[in-house]
Amino acid sequence: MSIRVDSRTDALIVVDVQRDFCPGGALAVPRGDEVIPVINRLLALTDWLTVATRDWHPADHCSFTAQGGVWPPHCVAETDGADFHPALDRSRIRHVVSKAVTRDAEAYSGFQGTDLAALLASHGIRRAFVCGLATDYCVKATALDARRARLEVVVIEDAIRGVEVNPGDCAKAMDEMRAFAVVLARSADVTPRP
Ligand code: VGL
Ligand code: ZN
Repeated sequence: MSIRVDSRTDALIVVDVQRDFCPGGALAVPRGDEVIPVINRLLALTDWLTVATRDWHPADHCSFTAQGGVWPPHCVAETDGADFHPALDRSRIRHVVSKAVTRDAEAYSGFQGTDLAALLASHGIRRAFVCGLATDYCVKATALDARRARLEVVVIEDAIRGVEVNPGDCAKAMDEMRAFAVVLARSADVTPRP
């Protein structure tokens, strides 16, 4: 199955490829860094709208264990851990969307509390290709919100990795996305429009 990218109506959303979500980081996703070369190829595929989301928390964010949340502190705004991974090709990223930026709001989805939907609409985007970290949290939430925003959604299976807090979480996330008519594709099957 080959999917042809039309740069006028397709956008690439790169979810949370930040140091803290990669091996060595504060909330490392197992093998999270393996998505980076795949994503770099997608970024360079054609001249399309490319957006990178980032988790961008205050130091006392409600999702952190000290505040009663479930996560260790991670992606604190302006810290090294919140930086995009250095291997990610930033030069190809046209827009950066920060999320979960206030203490009391959690946001797994790049659409939640951001202007991402308006950004895509203003560019006439009809289909979003979603990749990044983590499959069972922010990738899933972003893909489902993109569907709710009436976009077609393609998730690139070999350009995502999950946290898998409980065994089966990633498989469940894939099932949920499929149930919302998210298309799952491999990066090798995504080609530029001739
Ligand atoms: C994420 C856990 C906490 C993610 C963000 O980007 O998937 N996961 N914050
Ligand atoms: Zn977070």
